[in-house]
Amino acid sequence: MTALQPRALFVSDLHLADERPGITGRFLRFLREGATDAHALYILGDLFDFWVGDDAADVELDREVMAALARLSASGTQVRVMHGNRDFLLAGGFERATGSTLIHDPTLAQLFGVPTLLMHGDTLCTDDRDYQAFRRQVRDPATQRAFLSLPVEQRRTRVGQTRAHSEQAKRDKPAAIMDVALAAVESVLRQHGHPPRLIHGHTHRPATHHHVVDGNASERWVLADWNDTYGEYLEATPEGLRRMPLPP
Ligand code: LP5
Ligand code: MN
Repeated sequence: MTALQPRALFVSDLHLADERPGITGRFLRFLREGATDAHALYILGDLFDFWVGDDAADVELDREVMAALARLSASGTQVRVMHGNRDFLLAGGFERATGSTLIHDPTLAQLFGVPTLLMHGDTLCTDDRDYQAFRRQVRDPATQRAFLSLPVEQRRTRVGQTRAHSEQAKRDKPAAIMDVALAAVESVLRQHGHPPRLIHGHTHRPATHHHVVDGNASERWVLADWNDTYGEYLEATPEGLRRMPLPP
């Protein structure tokens, strides 16, 4: 067993899907090689391109990824998973199969003594009012129960239709409203006592931003999404944060 180091790793927005096997391959290699000595791995949403229920996780991709996460957690790395806007139906079956723990969005973590706020990022996009209305609807427990009671094939069809609507809606939206709203960032930092760091994904606009709210400085690290040519993780050690690119 590899000796664990004081390293917490963060990824988000891998959007694992059968159509993009290269990304899955890179992630499996990362779990096997890059992450084994980390004390914690945080997946901050949209690990999967979509998730229609734990009971539907019988396809090869899901099984392979779950088995790799299970191996990593069995070797001592704490695996923490946050819902994204694509995979918010990950639930107890996924936790049990992977040895992971689902964490709330937002979560205030202590990383080597530094309060660090973790989010997926979609709740910060408050100017995208159509999306926020859609989100309220699909995060409603009764709506989710009704969806999960449908046969798996019908669920996949519904998701396909919703994706098509969403892609059309995104084409019609100004790019600016699909980024975080500054007021939402400031408000969440204020609510959590001005943590010096906020880490999130979702917007697919990797960058490190500096905010000063009520005289308190916070860094906001936006994680990159993974594509066929690029993937990255963020590494936190007692020395600080570093963005680590992964080869294709
Ligand atoms: O995901 P991304 O980055 O492409 O776009 C998001 C927002 N879109 C979404 C929708 C998801 O992609 C759809 C897939 C969800 C899978 C969930 C599975 C389980 C469903 C369970 C139901 C209980 O999140 C997009 C944002 C963008 O991020 C940037 O932040 O703009 O928001 C939208 O596009 C939403 C639209 O504005 C409004 C909603 C259109 C959908 C209408 C539904 C029609 C359904 C027809 C089915 C019969
Ligand atoms: Mn997302």
